[in-house]
Amino acid sequence: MKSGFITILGRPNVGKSSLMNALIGEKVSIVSPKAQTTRDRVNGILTTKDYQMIFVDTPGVHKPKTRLGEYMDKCVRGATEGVDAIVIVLDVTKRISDADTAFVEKYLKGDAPVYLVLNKVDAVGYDKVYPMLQRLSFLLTKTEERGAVKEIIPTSAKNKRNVDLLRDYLAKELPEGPCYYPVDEITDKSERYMICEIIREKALMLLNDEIPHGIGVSIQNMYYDERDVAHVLIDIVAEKDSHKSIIIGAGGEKLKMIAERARKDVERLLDAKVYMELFVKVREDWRNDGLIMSDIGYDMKKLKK
Ligand SMILES: Nc1nc2c(ncn2[C@@H]2O[C@H](COP(=O)(O)OP(=O)(O)OP(=O)(O)O)[C@@H](O)[C@H]2O)c(=O)[nH]1
Ligand SMILES: [Mg+2]
Repeated sequence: MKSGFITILGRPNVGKSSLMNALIGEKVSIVSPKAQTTRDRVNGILTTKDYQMIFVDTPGVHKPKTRLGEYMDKCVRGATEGVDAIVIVLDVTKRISDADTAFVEKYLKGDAPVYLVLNKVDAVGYDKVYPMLQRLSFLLTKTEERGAVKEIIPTSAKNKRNVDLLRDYLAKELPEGPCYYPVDEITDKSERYMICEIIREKALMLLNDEIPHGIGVSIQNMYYDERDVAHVLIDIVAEKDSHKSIIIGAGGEKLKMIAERARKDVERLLDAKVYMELFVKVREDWRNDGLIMSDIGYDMKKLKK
């Protein structure tokens, strides 16, 4: 048996979580068109008869402006130590900058093999991808200061293009090892964590720009009644009063939509009928308040490490 950890890194919104979900064939990490969707490290586990591959999805790399941002940054920093491979994702719909290549080169100085993925090729023609491949090809050659990227692979997480190919390359990097997780598990996260993330995903989709970034989600209470219906009471934490009314929407419409969309996913996750209630609470500037962040479920010890 082979097994190992593979970290997925890159800027916000390049498709890291989509790629991880495509690699394991399950929806583990939430995905949205807004930057900074992923806030924590999320393991996605793929077990076959030959190997157990554990992908580590990370928040997008950005300059932190809040404590939550610092927390996310910490999640990224700690995620590359001792792993068996690193996948760095770039987005072909964006310009590739010197900062992007410098970011890749930084990881080429470490021990783990680095795979470079150019994602979203379905959204542009190959006439755009080729110049990028050329521009990045210098990374395939080792220098005195750093190693070389093992492969540069154009992918589409959306239509699965080259996802099998990438997975095959990564499987070759796995050392002999045990199953770190039970064979039927697809993530290290709890059901409760997944439920909160599902709510956040729907909120990200249904709310306009600035608001979703200021939202935190936590479970107030969860229990099964005698008919095995799961009752889930959820707090959505907003950072301003004005945000609260937007999240609730006229006549509660917005909140109802979030709840309705989330309920379907939560029912699938729990394999049970679900009764869900959402409450919106305001906690001024919670993204800078360690105590409230800890209440919402962020492991604040990470910031001390
Ligand atoms: N066209 C196209 N869109 C994609 C592809 N992969 C991801 N996307 C879209 O890009 C957006 C961001 O995807 P995510 O997977 O959330 O990106 P991420 O890198 O995890 O983002 P953060 O967690 O915010 O850092 C979503 O709207 C996805 O649907 C792809 O291969 N092609
Ligand atoms: Mg993500």
